[in-house]
Amino acid sequence: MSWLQRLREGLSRTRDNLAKAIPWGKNPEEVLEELEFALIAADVGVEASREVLEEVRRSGKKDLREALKQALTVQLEPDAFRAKIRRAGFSPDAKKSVVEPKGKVILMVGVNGVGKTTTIAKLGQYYQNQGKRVMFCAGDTFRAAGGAQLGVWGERLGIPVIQGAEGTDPAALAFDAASARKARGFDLLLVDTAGRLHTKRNLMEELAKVKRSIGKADPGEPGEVWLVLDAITGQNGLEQAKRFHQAVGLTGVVVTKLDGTAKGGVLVPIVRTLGVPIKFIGVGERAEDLQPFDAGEFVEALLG
Ligand SMILES: Nc1nc2c(ncn2[C@@H]2O[C@H](COP(=O)(O)OP(=O)(O)O)[C@@H](O)[C@H]2O)c(=O)[nH]1
Ligand SMILES: [Mg+2]
Repeated sequence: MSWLQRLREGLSRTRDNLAKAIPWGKNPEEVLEELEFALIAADVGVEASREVLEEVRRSGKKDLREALKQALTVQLEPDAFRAKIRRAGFSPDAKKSVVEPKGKVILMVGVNGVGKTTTIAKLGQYYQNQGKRVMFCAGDTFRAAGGAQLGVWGERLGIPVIQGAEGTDPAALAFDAASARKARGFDLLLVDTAGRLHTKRNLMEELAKVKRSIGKADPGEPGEVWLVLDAITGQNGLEQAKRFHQAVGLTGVVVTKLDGTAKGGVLVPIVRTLGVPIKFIGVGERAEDLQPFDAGEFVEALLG
């Protein structure tokens, strides 16, 4: 199955709901009347839904579906101008662009259960396929199973994993991992983190400390800090996302579990709230189900 087929399949719940809610065959006024509600139901958000509707009206396009695709694509790209150009030239067969990380270390953050550890494994495989030499740091030392889980992935993929005993200070472990990456000349280090701590300790402070200690071992790193969000949590995860952003300065977002929700429109408020780009999206549990995010392609799979 190609990625586009996977994407379509993964987004089928959201797409089916939108298709049911928007009376495409009716006259334009009726379509426009239902459009805003359909978007809100898909978690696009009240404000963005209104903007999209205005944009569709303003465009004066006869083909409302095309106008909607364009307006949604612009909402999904913080760089709206680039999105417009990309959208204009969209071709379903176009080769996907590679997400090239800044720097050599990606720090991955997010609450428990969103898919951080499996996403790190999938990203490891993705970058390995790009010819990079990858290392993992099993920085979720709060959960005994956290380190073991990444250890299994590392073994399967032939990726070295820097691991500590349960309860190891994650900042110290991250320091060791960043030093090891540098010393061994690997191209990329992916650092896993805990999504929850003992109640006495503050997760955000801890993550900020992990980030600083990576910078001490390797100045300028981490070049990237990516938040993993679970699409099923939808807009409820946004307040938390803001707190992560304040604590560690996000440079990107990975949205997982789009296959498990009819609210795939939540990508729009994520981009609006955080103002950082979505780097990858996940539509299933297999490694091939995580792919670089492309706004035009996403909208095409939703409405095409
Ligand atoms: N359906 C689906 N499941 C996913 C996706 N990404 C991750 N998962 C599953 O989510 C569960 C929790 O993942 P895990 O990586 O342990 O989460 P963590 O606590 O954030 O590290 C696992 O069963 C994963 O297989 C996705 O895109 N779709
Ligand atoms: Mg984990």
